[in-house]
Amino acid sequence: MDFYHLPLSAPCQSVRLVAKALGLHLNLKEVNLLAGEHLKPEFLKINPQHCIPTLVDNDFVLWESRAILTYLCEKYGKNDGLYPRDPKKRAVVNQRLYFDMGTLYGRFSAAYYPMMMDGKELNPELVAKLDEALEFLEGFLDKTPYVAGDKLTVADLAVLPSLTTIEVLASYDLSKFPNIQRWYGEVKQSVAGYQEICAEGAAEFKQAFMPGS
Ligand SMILES: N[C@@H](CCC(=O)N[C@@H](CS)C(=O)NCC(=O)O)C(=O)O
Repeated sequence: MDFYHLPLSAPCQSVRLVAKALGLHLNLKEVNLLAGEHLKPEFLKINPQHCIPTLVDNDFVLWESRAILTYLCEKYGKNDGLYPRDPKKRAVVNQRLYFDMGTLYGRFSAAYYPMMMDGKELNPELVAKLDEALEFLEGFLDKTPYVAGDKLTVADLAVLPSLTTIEVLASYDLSKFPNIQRWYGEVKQSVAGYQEICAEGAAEFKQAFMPGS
């Protein structure tokens, strides 16, 4: 499978974590967004929406990281461990994936991208919204050991790169969130590829957009 990505991108990292967990090989193809490679005709032919991550599995092309995560589990998972089939368990996993996209990472990018990309001042109201998103995550992890239940699922592997990016880029102090700290400490150790995929990717993101900070 060809996988169009950038190492510093959290949504791209989540797909690589899930592929690793499933024992799948991804043929990594870097798309340099800063050089506009995603807008070149050859990439637009693959993905007219010109975003990464993009997966090409023979004649099947898919983008949107969380859609890719669940596709890989359904198509290639040897069991339903990472993406449970039980409708209620699966619904909670899906809910957390949408939370990750629309609320957690969404609020991080709303608060921090203007500063990182355009040198604007941080808006305290937007930072407070991100704080609220982390409080929601803290609440989920108060009820269950993992993001969407008693076991590790794709929801953990989506939230993990988001949280790493938030912690590293925003120099976020997580000490006021004990449940997040407990979960984060555990998955950083136990998830295969965390260091090379997420930790190094987030460091590269910071180096590219906030050098010297
Ligand atoms: N919701 C999407 C977000 C993807 C996204 O924002 N990709 C960025 C890089 S991290 C991108 O490709 N930007 C270039 C563009 O959209 O033109 C996902 O999770 O896959």
